Amino acid sequence: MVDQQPLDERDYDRARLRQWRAGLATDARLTRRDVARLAAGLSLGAGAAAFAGGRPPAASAAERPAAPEAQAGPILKPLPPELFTVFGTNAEMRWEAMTGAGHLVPVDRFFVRNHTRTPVVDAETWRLRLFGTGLRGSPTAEAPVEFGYADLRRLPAESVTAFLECAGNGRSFFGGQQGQSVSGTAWGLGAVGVARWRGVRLGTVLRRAGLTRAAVDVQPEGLDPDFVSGGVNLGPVRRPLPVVKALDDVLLAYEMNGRPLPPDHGFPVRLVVPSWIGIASVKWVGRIEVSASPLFSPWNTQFYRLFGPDYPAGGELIDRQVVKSAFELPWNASLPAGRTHVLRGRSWSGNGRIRHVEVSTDGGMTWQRACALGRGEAAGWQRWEFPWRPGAPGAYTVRARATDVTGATQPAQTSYNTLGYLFGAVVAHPVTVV
Ligand SMILES: Nc1nc2c(c(=O)[nH]1)N[C@H]1C(S)=C(S)[C@@H](COP(=O)(O)O)O[C@H]1N2
Ligand SMILES: [Mo]
Repeated sequence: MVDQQPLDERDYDRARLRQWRAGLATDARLTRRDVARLAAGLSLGAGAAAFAGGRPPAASAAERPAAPEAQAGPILKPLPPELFTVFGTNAEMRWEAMTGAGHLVPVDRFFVRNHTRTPVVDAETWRLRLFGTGLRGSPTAEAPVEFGYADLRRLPAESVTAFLECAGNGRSFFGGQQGQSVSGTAWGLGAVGVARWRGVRLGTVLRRAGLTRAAVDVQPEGLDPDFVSGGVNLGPVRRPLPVVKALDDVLLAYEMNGRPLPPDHGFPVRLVVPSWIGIASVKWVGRIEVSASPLFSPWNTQFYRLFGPDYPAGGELIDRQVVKSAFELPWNASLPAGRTHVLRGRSWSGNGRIRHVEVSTDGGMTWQRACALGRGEAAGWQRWEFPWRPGAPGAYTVRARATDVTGATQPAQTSYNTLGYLFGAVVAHPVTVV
């Protein structure tokens, strides 16, 4: 079996960058010109263009679901305006929709992030296909090791309560609070949700498929339509994971909150990669490449890296989420003067449990501890409350600042990065007292 070494994510990325430069990446499909065009389109600069991914042969048309005739939009579930704010193919949860809700986010209000559109996949004919040089006998994409839906459901099942959060959650505050312009979906804080996921460990499936000691990277690939960006077809959504993480706590999930996965959240099977940025949790997974050489895709070379003056040329890979907090309040909530309100919210971190949360109602001058509600879960979130009796009517801002088990806390500012990822700074939430 593969040796379990602790994963140092920085070392991993540095090693991959060296390997890429030394020409060790597999089968680059994008031409240098494509990559340069793409980088120019995203204004990522030369560093990014020098480090971009290739991909294995695309899935055959027969493996990809046909577009349904009368699909209304990119997301299939209803998106009522009291629960969601819609941005093109994506929908963000309104935080006030969580007022008084339990630990889990119900599916009817769970955010959706689609690069293209939700495909309708038939579980009866669906197959998970594994191939690559990291499996015994190096099965090819044309003759892979296969599992059906029923095969996966017969394997030992496990459940985990974990948040799923887009790396760009909070992106609009780069502009709104820091006056910086970044590209990407202008999410508030609602591109996050906690669910109870059930499925089979990815490690179990990899071992059954013949994982060898030589395997280094595992790349799941979605069955949704190819993603086209800047006029370049980047192929199916996919992002490599180091084998060490794949064997640690990753699930091939087929249930969400006790029911089969809904179509928008990856039916029939998706990855759930706890504590990591949402893109790692590939939905509608159809194929998994297991490779003895490093894998690259645009999702770990062009996107989901931090580019900017504070970061190395070529950018810095991101995996783990940062510490964040949100109030279960409408943006610009109205609160009557002269009585006590209980402000409620939630905090979470990719590093583990939340240790404590502080709240400020005076513009960040003074801070007081919020009261924890229940015990937070390491990969989920911590609920909390804070009684507040506002004074005179007028405009206020409320702020929450969490600290996690590692001592990491929310800063006053987040380092600028061109693609607007990992906004972890304290958010000034406007409230009007009437
Ligand atoms: N196949 C596929 N997987 C995907 C995506 C996608 O567009 N296609 N989006 C990713 C991103 S960026 C995020 S944040 C999460 C969102 O998961 P959700 O839509 O279930 O909330 O799915 C990830 N997995
Ligand atoms: Mo995302």
